[in-house]
Amino acid sequence: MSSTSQIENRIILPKWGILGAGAMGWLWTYYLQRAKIDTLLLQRQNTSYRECIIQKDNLFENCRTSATKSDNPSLPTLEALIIATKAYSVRSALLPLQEALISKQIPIILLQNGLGVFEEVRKLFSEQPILILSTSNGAYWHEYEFLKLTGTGPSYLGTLDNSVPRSLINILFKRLRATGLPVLLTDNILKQLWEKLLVNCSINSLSTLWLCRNGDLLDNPNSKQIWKRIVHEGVQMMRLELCQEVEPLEILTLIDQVAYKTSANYSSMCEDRRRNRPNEVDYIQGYLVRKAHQHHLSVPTLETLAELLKFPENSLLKQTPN
Ligand code: KPL
Repeated sequence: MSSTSQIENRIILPKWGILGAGAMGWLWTYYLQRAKIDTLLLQRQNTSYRECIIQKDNLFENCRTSATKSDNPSLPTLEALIIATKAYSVRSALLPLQEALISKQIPIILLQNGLGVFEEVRKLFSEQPILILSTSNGAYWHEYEFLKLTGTGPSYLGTLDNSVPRSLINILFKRLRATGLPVLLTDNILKQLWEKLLVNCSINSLSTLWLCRNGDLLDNPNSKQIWKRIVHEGVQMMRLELCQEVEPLEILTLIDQVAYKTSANYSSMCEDRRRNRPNEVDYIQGYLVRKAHQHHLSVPTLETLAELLKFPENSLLKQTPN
């Protein structure tokens, strides 16, 4: 039996849920655990725990977390739930959890690339606190064996509406900072999302069509030309959506920097192609085209990319490069 002093001294750890056991889900599981935050992974398998080998620099570590099936509606109380699935799976992954999340008012943190997911989730949860974590931390699976953590760019935490009290934002921010990752709080998350959207549109489109690593795009004069056109078309929309001036050169520099920092990676969209999985075109290139049409802007480059990246079903790759 525990003595009173033991009970008093016991630190009650907050538990965070992570929905989705892909590279991003494991990345945040690993970093939260390092901050002594208990994690529960919600995943497709029906197992009570999961393990993964993480490679960071030249060190390998085993990461173990408690786990449950992602459609298990009886969730324990969680301080927050990070949604780490692909953009196109968010809605279907959240539906079975809708009641539990609403009754416990568990804050939701969205990690997805692209834009449009927030609006979909808001339709499912009219009053839930929903936050966005726009992150440029890289991670990729090395031959399915282990997860290699790569670039650690900043991650921005913010909200797109007034659903989250400042006191709650501060608590969640404190926990995320405890991971040691460069997490920053921002009042203008939309700007970060738009910047990332153009970065993803530029790097992911070409790396997917050419089946190359992000770094290979840096040495290619054609990619620079196409990135200029993407940025030229994207910036017109960004200015209208953000109601502020945006310098194309700043976005082009950012694209270069991200491609450089993630040189060794295949972009997430390229990985989807290599593994014959659906991709996030509707939330990246497709989103940009829909927005442009709303604003009556002409975006021929973005339209062509959106069409090219909607791979027909008979275009499955037989052999994928390593
Ligand atoms: O987010 C990315 C992705 O692969 O989806 C990066 C690494 C930034 C490339 O666009």
